[in-house]
This record gives sequence, C-alpha cells and structure tokens, in this order.
Amino acid sequence: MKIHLNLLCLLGIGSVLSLSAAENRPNVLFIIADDLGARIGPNGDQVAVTPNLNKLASKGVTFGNTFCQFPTCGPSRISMMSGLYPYEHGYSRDPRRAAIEPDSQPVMLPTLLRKNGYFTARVGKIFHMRVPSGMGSKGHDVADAWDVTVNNTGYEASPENWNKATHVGKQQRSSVRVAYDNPDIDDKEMADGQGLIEAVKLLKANNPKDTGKPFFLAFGIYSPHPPMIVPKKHWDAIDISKYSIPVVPKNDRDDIPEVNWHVRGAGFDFISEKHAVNYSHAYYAAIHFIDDLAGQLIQELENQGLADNTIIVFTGDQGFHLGEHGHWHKSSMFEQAARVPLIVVDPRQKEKGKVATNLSGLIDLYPTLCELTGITPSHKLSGISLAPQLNDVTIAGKDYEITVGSAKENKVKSNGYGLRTERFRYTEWKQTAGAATDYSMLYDLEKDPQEITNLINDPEYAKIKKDLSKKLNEALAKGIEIK
Ligand SMILES: [Ca+2]
Repeated sequence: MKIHLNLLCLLGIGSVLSLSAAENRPNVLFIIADDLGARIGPNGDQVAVTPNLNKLASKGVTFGNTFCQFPTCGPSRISMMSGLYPYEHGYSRDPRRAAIEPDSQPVMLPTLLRKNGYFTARVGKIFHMRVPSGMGSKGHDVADAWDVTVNNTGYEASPENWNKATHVGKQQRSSVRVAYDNPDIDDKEMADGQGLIEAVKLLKANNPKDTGKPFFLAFGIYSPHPPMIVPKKHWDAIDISKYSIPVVPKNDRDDIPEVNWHVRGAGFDFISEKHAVNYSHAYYAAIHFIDDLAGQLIQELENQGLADNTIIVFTGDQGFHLGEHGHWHKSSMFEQAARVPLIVVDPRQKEKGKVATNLSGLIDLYPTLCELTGITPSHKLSGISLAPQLNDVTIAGKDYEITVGSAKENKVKSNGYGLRTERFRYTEWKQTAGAATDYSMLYDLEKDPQEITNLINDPEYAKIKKDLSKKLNEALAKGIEIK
C-alpha cells in the first residue's frame, strides 16, 4: 500500500489520496443509441457524418466485429446488462418480462455498480421501452438499478407528430413504424435533446470531486429508432447520394427460409425508390444527431475535468437493415441486424485510435466494465473481458459469437440460433412446437458478404455445416442456468 501511495505522489496525483479505494474507481459514461447498426465513421461507413464519434474513436478502441445477442431491443439490452445469453437469462421471448424484481438474479450491471459505491443514473432508454409509445415513461426498468432516473420526452414522443411523418411499407404499429420526417425544429424540442440537457445537469451535479462517489451515467438515446423524426439541420448535413440502396437479386428470397420473414416486430417490405432514399436519409440524419448529442456530453465531461478518470462506452442495441433483402427494419438473422457499433475509451489504455477486428458481443461489456472498474461480478458471466484488447488489439478474441432471434409463423414459434465465426454466419431455426421442419441458413461471408446465397444444401459446404452445427449446439448445451 505504501509503495502504491508513493507511486501516486511521484506521478503528481496526490490529490486522489484522500479518497478511498472505492472512490478512486473510474467513472463510466455509457451512451447507447436505439437501433443503431455499425454504420458510423469509425466502422468505415462512407455516408455517416460522425466527427465526434471519430474523435472519440481516436482516443480508444473501436470493436469492428461486435454483435448483439438478440436483434430486438428488450432481450438485447437484458443480455448486455446481465452478461448472459438470451437462452440463459430467459427474457428472450417477451421483453415485457424484463421488469426484474430487485432481489432477483441475474444482477444487472448498474445494480452491481450501485452496490459497490457508484452513483448510478439513467437518462432515457437503457432497459426495454417501447419507442415511440413508451418515451417519457420508465419502460420496463430494473427497480434497484438507479439512484436517479430521467424519463425525457419531447417532439418525437407525440402521436400527433408521429402521424405527421411519412409512413411507408405495410407496418404501421407504433413500435414498427417505417416512417420518416425532418421538421425544422431545434434539437432541444426533441426528447433526445431534452435527454442531453438532463445528462449534462447530472454530470454537473454529481462530480465525484464533490460527491466522493464515482458515477455510472447511462444515456439511452431514442434515435434512430423509427419513426425517424430528425431535426432538419441534421437532414441537411447528409449527402444521401453517397448511399447505394442495396440491389436485391430477383430470386433472393427463394433460398431464405420462410420463417425468416416472420421475425418479431419486423416487416419485410419492398418500398418505392423515393421512400427508400428518404428513409435511408432519415437514418443517417439520426446518426448525425446522435453524434452531436454524444459529442456535447463528452465535451461536458471534459469541461468538468473528468475525462482523465472516466471510461466512455458508445454502442447500439442491435443493427438495422437499410434495404438489404428488401428489408427496412431489424430483427432478422442477417448480418445487418446483428452487427452493432462499439467504441470503448479508457484513459489508461495503450491502444488509441485502433480497430479491433476480433469477434465480440455486447455480452462482453459486463465483464469488461467489471475488470476496468475493479469490481467482482456476483454471478457467473458468459462474455469475455475486452479490457486486454484496449492495450493490444491483436490479442486473440472469440472463435464465434452467438445471436438469438425469434419468429412466429402460422402460430408456431421458432427461435433462430445464429453462430457467427470470422468467415461464416450459420443459423439454425428451431421450432418450439408444431411443424416438423427446422430450417437452417449458411453464408460464406468471405465470398458473399451480402448473404445472397444460402449454402445450406451445397455439398461442398457439408462438412463446414456439420462443424458449425456441432459448435453451435455445444455452446447452447453449456449455457449457464440462472434460477
Ligand atoms: Ca432497439
């Protein structure tokens, strides 16, 4: 201990000596955008305009091959916050079950941090919340996770304003509205703009230098979740001519199992070219808005002198299709729905501005933040800590990552179990009851990154299919059971 203290004095940071070990722990600023796929500058996206996220990425590591564990909001967020796969935490079928009781297992990440002396605060959507209808409510929040919660609301939370938006496609239910609008309003009128104001207030009021407590501040941004209502100034910042609407081969759907068109909360609709361009435009405008919100919050962190002792995480809860396979939503078992952005910045890390190409999942955030904050988890976790990769992005990662989806076809429920290796995406659809047929999908991403040819019946891939199936089913069998 003495050596440690002397070392701190030598480093000129003696002022922290008055604080206890718990108080010395780094703060965590956690920013998550709803339905944001890996379509930001740090992921190499050429349409996105994300100067603030680019700057953030230059200070940390961008995880370039990160996948969600479920391609819809509720179960994905429960996996991320519990450190468990959907078949382990049991909240995969109905996100409404995510209202977890205070004394129940698993212990969610903010709850664990709170028990270990952190001040925890939520602004907006962290656990499941219906968007847009649930904006301004607490959603299916976890009762004991937070010291402070803010249920921010604004322009895009009003049904009157949803109805002003241009709706395209067949899906009109509130949570799956394929709709866009670009009203000429100030960011502050938006629920997300209000969220930023509240998050800044929380930073100012809870500086650890005053409170003696580290913080976990979680800012859950509603954008770009549809209906994509984005202030005009962000719309004007995007040159959508740079985006190529994916060309869908005429026979694309012939080799895709029917069940894949019945995934939850999604509508696979081909839409007109005009709407396709505008909808894509709205998505990228929303990304510009998100970048602005994240940038301002990070700037406040710097203004408060907290950047040197704060870990920053920026991510999304699942991906989103912009026309691939004619799809304009999430929930599928394809690459676009599973892949998410992930930037992690820890002021202590060695690698800065690097991209880790190893496979990883949102499930890895829990063990990563435990390692970085020095807190021991209270239940077994299924992910791995990405902390070593912050010092060396070449360290070997996972052999595979798993994403589970669900669908309902002719009243028969199925779960899709997707295994992503460096080269392949392999999915087994397992029906929970009813019809005898199970379907599978296999794509060779090296030869077919757009997942156009399902190789499941190709004799040349028979051995690969067998190996991937074995790997997947072994992984499922060894899943942790949480009672
Ligand atoms: Ca979502």
